[in-house]
This record gives sequence, C-alpha cells and structure tokens, in this order.
Amino acid sequence: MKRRNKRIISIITIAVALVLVVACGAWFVLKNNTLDNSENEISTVENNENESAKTEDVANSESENTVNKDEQKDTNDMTPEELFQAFCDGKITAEARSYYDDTTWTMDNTSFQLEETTPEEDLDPTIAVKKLEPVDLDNDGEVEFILESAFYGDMCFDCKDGKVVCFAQGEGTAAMCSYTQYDGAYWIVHSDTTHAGRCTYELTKFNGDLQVVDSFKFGWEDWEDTGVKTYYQDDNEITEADYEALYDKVF
Ligand SMILES: [Ca+2]
Repeated sequence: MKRRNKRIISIITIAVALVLVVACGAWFVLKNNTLDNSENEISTVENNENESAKTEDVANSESENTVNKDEQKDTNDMTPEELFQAFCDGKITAEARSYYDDTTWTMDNTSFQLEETTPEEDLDPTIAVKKLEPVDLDNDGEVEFILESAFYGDMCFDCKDGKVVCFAQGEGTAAMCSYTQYDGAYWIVHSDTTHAGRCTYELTKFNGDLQVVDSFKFGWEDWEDTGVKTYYQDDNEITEADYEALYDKVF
C-alpha cells in the first residue's frame, strides 16, 4: 500500500511538472508572438510615415516645379490679359510708338501710376491713370487695353504674340489721345482743342497688325483770333456746316 501511494505521488508530481513545462512553453511562445506583432506594427507605422514623408517630398518638389515654371512662363504663352497685367505690374516692358513719326521707345510701368493701386498721397496727377474697359481699337476682333490719363487722354495697348505695344497715346496737350467709332470701325483720335487759334482732330484707323490703313484730319484755324474761323478737312477748305456735320458723324 505504501509503495503504491509513493508511485501515485510520483506520477502526480511528474504530471504537474509536465503541465508546468507545457504552460511555461505556451506562455513563452505567446509572449514572443505578441512582441513580434507589436514590433511589426511599429515598423508598419514607421514605413507608413516614411511613405507619407516621401509623398510630401514629391508634392513639395512638384509645387516648386510649378512655381519655377510660372516664373519662367514664356510671354508667348500668356493671354492678352496676362501680358497687360505683367506690364502693369512692371514684370515686362512695352514698345511705345509715336503718333508723329516712326520713333519707338521702351516703356515700363514707371511712366504712369495706377489710381486703383497707388496711395492717394503718392499720386502724381500728371501721370495718374485709370483702366478703361478694353475695346477692339484695331478692328481685328480682339480687344486692346486702355489706360486713361486726365492730362493726355488714352494710352492704347495691343497685347499679343508675347509682346505689349503701346501703339497710340497722348503726346502732350497738343496731341490728346482718345478713340471713337465712325464709319463702321474704331479710330484713334489725336486732338488739339485747348490752344488758341486752332482746333484739330486727326483720326487714324489701324488693322490687327497695327498698320495704319486710313487716316484723315479736320478742324478749324483762326490764327489771328479774328473770330472768323477757316474750316478744313485734310487739305481742303470746307464750310462751317460741313464741319459741323462731320463732327457730329465722328463723335
Ligand atoms: Ca484688336
């Protein structure tokens, strides 16, 4: 009996030890798995972070490229509006053409002050201008841009093919610039109406290549200030009635 009991106790002890060993083994395996999993999770997070950092880098370099492209945007790719705005902003210059002869010069935005963007205390009335509604001044179906000065009248800008050309503007008070619609077309007008002894209007019609395709002048003279005016159209003397009729048609 004693011997039998001893054997039973031994068997139980071995069984308990086996159970303990198996339990410990299972716990160890489980623990390792958990560690592996959390490490995997951490590395996944890190990978994701790297990926998003990479995406950000790509996004940054893409936007830098866009900025560079914008800065380098060729004037040839600009719309007429963009060209005129770039000129007004001082980013590009314009070619100015004289009304009197073939003289041309380079013009930039320092030759005028935009009323809408210049502080009132800095405004010089002799060069202050405001933007007018664009008009197809050269009759080619595309609008030209106009800046109006109270002193010298309009500055007219043709903006296309990567260039800004100021093809007409006031050149002193004896050549105020404006425009009018007459005989089915727009005409540029240079006028001298503020001096004694004369009153002249010279009209010029341009085509889309900024070539003068027609022009004429009319007005009156009274150099001696006798009160008797001599009316003319081009080189011909006309009657006062003809002058009045022409004036009414033109303006
Ligand atoms: Ca036009």
